Amino acid sequence: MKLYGSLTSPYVRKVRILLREKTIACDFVVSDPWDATSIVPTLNPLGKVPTLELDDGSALFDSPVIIEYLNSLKGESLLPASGETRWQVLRWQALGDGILDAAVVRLLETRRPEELQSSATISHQESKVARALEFIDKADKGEHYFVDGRFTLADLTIGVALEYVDFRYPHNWREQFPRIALRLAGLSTRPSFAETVPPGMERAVDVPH
Ligand SMILES: N[C@@H](CCC(=O)N[C@@H](CS)C(=O)NCC(=O)O)C(=O)O
Repeated sequence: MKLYGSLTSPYVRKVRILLREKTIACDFVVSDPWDATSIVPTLNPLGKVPTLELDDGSALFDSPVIIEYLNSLKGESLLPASGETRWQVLRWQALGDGILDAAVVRLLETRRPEELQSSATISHQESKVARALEFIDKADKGEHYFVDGRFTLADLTIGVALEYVDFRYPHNWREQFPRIALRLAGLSTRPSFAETVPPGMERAVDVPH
C-alpha cells in the first residue's frame, strides 16, 4: 500500500495518525496535490490527497473512506461496530472534518490577492469554527475521551482539527474554552500526534488552568 499526501494536509495527517495507532505498514509518498506533475490525479480523478493506492493498483480516496478501510484491516476498531456509540463517533468525525473544511476554505480565501478576498466568506467560515468549539465545549462531560471511554476516531479527528485551527487559523480560543485546550493537550502528547506534526506548526504548550 502507498499513501500519497502532503506533510501539511490535515486530511492526510488523520490517515498517518491512524496508521501509527494501528501499527499498519504503509509507504508514504510525499505528493503536493497542487503540483502539475503529481501522480495523484491518475489515481484519484479528484486530484486530492490523501489517496491510498492498494497493492492491486486500485485507489481509495476521501479520508473517511481510507480511514474506514485501514481501520478494518487489523486490531481493535477505532469505530464501535454498532449502536449509539457508533453514531456518536461518526458525528464527531463529521464535525472534525467540517472544521477542517471551514479552516481550509478560510485559508484559501486569505491567500487570494487582498483586493479579491471576501471578508464575508472569511467570517462565514470562522463562525463555523466558533460554533463547533462551542458544541465541543457543551458536550464535554469531563471524560478523557469523547466516546466509549477509549481513543476512537472521534478523538483522532477532533484532535487533528483543533491542531489545524492552531496551525492555519491561529486565534486565542483557549481562554474561552480551557476544557477543550486541556483535552487537546492530552491528545497532542500521543506519539501518533507528536510524530505527524506538520512542518512549520508550532504547538501550543500552555494550557490554561
Ligand atoms: N474530503 C477530502 C478532502 C481532501 C482535500 O481537500 N485535500 C486537499 C489538501 S488539504 C487537496 O488535495 N487539495 C487539492 C485540490 O483540491 O485540488 C478528504 O477528506 O480526503
